[in-house]
Amino acid sequence: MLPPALLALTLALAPAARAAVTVYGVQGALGATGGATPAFTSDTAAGTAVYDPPTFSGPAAFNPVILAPPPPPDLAAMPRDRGGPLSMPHAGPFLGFSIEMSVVNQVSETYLQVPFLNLMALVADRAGGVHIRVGGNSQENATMVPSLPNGAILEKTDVPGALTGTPNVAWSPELLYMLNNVSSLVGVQWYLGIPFNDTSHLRLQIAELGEAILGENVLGFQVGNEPDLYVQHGHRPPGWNETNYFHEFGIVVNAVDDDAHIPAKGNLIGPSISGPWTPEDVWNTGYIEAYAPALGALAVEHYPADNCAAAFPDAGFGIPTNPQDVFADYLNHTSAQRLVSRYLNSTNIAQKVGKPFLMFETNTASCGGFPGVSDSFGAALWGVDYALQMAYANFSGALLHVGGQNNSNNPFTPPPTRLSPFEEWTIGPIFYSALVVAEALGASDTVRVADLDLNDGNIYTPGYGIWENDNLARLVLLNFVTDPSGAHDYNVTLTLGGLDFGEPAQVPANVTVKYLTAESVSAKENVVWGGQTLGNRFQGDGTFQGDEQLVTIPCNQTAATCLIPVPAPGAALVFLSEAALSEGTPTTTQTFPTTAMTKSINTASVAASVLATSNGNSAANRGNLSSTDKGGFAHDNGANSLHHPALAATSLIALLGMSVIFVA
Ligand SMILES: *[C@@H]1O[C@H](CO)[C@@H](O)[C@H](O)[C@H]1NC(C)=O
Ligand SMILES: *[C@@H]1O[C@H](CO)[C@@H](O)[C@H](O)[C@H]1NC(C)=O
Ligand SMILES: *[C@@H]1O[C@H](CO)[C@@H](O)[C@H](O)[C@H]1NC(C)=O
Ligand SMILES: *[C@@H]1O[C@H](CO)[C@@H](O)[C@H](O)[C@H]1NC(C)=O
Ligand SMILES: *[C@@H]1O[C@H](CO)[C@@H](O)[C@H](O)[C@H]1NC(C)=O
Ligand SMILES: *[C@@H]1O[C@H](CO)[C@@H](O)[C@H](O)[C@H]1NC(C)=O
Ligand SMILES: *[C@@H]1O[C@H](CO)[C@@H](O)[C@H](O)[C@H]1NC(C)=O
Ligand SMILES: *[C@@H]1O[C@H](CO)[C@@H](O)[C@H](O)[C@H]1NC(C)=O
Ligand SMILES: *[C@@H]1O[C@H](CO)[C@@H](O)[C@H](O)[C@H]1NC(C)=O
Ligand SMILES: *[C@@H]1O[C@H](CO)[C@@H](O)[C@H](O)[C@H]1NC(C)=O
Ligand SMILES: *[C@@H]1O[C@H](CO)[C@@H](O)[C@H](O)[C@H]1NC(C)=O
Ligand SMILES: CC(=O)N[C@H]1CO[C@H](CO)[C@@H](O)[C@@H]1O
Repeated sequence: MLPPALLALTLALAPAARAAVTVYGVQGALGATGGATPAFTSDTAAGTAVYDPPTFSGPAAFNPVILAPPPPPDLAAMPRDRGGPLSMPHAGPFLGFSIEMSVVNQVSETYLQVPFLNLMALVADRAGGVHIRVGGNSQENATMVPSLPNGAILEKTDVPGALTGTPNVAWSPELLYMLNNVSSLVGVQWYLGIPFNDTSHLRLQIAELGEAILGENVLGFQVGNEPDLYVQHGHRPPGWNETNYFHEFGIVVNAVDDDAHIPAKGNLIGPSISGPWTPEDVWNTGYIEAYAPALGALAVEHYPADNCAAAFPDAGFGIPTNPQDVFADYLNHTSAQRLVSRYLNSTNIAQKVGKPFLMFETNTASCGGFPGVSDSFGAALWGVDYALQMAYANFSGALLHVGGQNNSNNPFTPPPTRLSPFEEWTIGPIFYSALVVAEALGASDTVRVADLDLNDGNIYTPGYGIWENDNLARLVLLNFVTDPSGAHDYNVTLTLGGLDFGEPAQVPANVTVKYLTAESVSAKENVVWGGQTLGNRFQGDGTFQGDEQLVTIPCNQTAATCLIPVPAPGAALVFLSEAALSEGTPTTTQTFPTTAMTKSINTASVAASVLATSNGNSAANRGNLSSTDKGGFAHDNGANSLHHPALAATSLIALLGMSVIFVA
């Protein structure tokens, strides 16, 4: 049974956002080979005062604009309701990442990026793994070549006039070895995409080599990225429709079936539509029934809005949206509810046919996001609400898109050019969403989620319960309001007996709370999770700074209540037992070596010798990096200067897009 608010919303479909597009071609400093610090990096992004940089000319990922938080609303504190139905059970790696194929490598140099590995280890230690998709528009024309000059993994050719500016990509098998190297170090598994630009001349090498090289580290292959936009983007003739997609998908299914080099047959993913077609338009072609044996998962892609007019000023998208005007749209529960409402019928259908239903690509806005919104603390709260709402609505997973430096949405962005040796990444507030969700869902793979309809459905204070093995284990309580006076903090009175399912027989003596906080929803810096931060702009190395702070709140066992304060703004993750706390909260996290850097080497990297031999649990000096083991904290002091063996010395793998790290 749906809560009434949700029911009503299923009828009100969110307006279809435009294409999910990585922005290319906006002026940016990446790729600069000089050593000078770009002037824009000293521009402030701190504090909460509204700041509109008049002259900012750097890449969007480093735009220091600070918006005004929406004024505080009236918050009538209400006792919590029973909430909606429990979701189906979920696995730990629910909220992962989607990385545009063409930005996996941005410069032709070859290192695994230590901050990236550290960040993925943070998520994997909490969730038991991380799911990452490498793909997007650029997968469609991608072509395998046996090798590239200087051992590069990827070569991009700009395509003049392409609407989304998507470059053509040639990739070498080294790309897949690189991904497998990452998997051997951190518990990452990958989604890849089979090119779909031309189904009369299929190129299945990514599946053939993907299976051979990545083995069980490949989760599945997307077939067609946003096919409902092909006609609009000029990739199919006018009139090409759902029926055509159905037939072309079948061509790939048959080709994969017939290909002896693709041993796994049941892991294709579709239809990955993003808006113009509804999922029902595709289901009504008989898609699920026809291809059930070939389908590993059903998927969609969707963004609540787009910033295409600003990203492509000459493409006829109209007047650019003023980010300040849409900020409030992200700062209430209606946003998450609307985003999932259009898929409730489909998640239901997917469950009935036993297929996972994935949000394959999403974030605050397509075409690069909105500066000041997408990279604000408000986006972190929004990301938690949206992900948990998807879990509640029986999605099986969701991937936050990483578009590169010309993009405001990024959960993490390498430095714009060579600044300092390391500690120089920018960790977007929305990365913290992935951490909170990972800790909230834990690694038991048994969790079920309910929207608690908290405060009688107050849109500024949503809350979720998380049941583990049918027992209420954790709560996530959000407060979207900014009010430094404290007048909009709220208390949740946790009483027992109000929920129908799996509450503890007795109120615990105390509960433990971890807070996600920042000064304001507008803030970009000083985001703190449980007392720790990943650093401000240009300051992150992917490890936490500061000591973890857990708040113990005593409960009144006579009255059977616990009073849990939730700051404005902020999120509280409440652990109802020691077991619920320890499972998702690693006491130590593996880190990759950045301690032994010297100016002469001037980089942070992982030893090639380790990469070449690691199979995931044999690298004793780093603990069990690909497992969910919480134990192996170690620094590696020796190995930081070697190249990935099969790659040329001039190359550096700018993993996931983006970085420039230099070897002197
Ligand atoms: C960002 O824009 C610049 C300038 O057009 C371009 O050189 C660079 O490749 C772009 N970055 C990405 C990630 O597309
Ligand atoms: C599909 O992409 C490949 C590789 O870029 C290209 O050679 C081919 O012409 C494209 N097919 C069509 C129909 O555009
Ligand atoms: C990529 O494929 C599309 C068809 O999906 C085609 O329109 C486009 O021209 C191709 N681009 C290149 C450079 O081959
Ligand atoms: C797609 O177009 C074909 C040819 O016009 C038509 O027969 C078919 O019914 C259309 N399919 C849908 C789902 O509209
Ligand atoms: C759900 O989708 C199926 C398949 O497209 C359709 O037949 C049915 O009418 C839909 N139900 C609702 C409530 O939208
Ligand atoms: C809440 O969010 C929805 C959806 O994003 C938006 O339409 C609405 O205006 C927001 N409400 C307020 C009061 O800001
Ligand atoms: C999610 O799935 C569960 C189990 O099948 C079901 O009881 C519940 O109603 C579903 N929730 C939603 C929001 O559809
Ligand atoms: C929350 O409860 C604490 C402890 O009883 C109290 O001091 C505080 O004023 C309450 N805050 C609100 C907003 O009700
Ligand atoms: C919390 O309660 C447990 C008993 O359930 C007790 O062992 C523990 O010491 C308490 N912790 C604090 C900080 O009060
Ligand atoms: C606990 O609740 C009981 C019953 O409501 C009340 O009498 C008592 O004062 C409360 N204890 C504390 C420490 O607040
Ligand atoms: C790695 O995991 C294996 C098997 O679980 C265990 O025996 C070993 O001690 C672990 N190693 C480290 C360094 O944690
Ligand atoms: C574990 C693993 O996949 N290692 C690979 C790392 O990359 C090198 C170079 O491409 C490969 O030779 C290894 O097999």
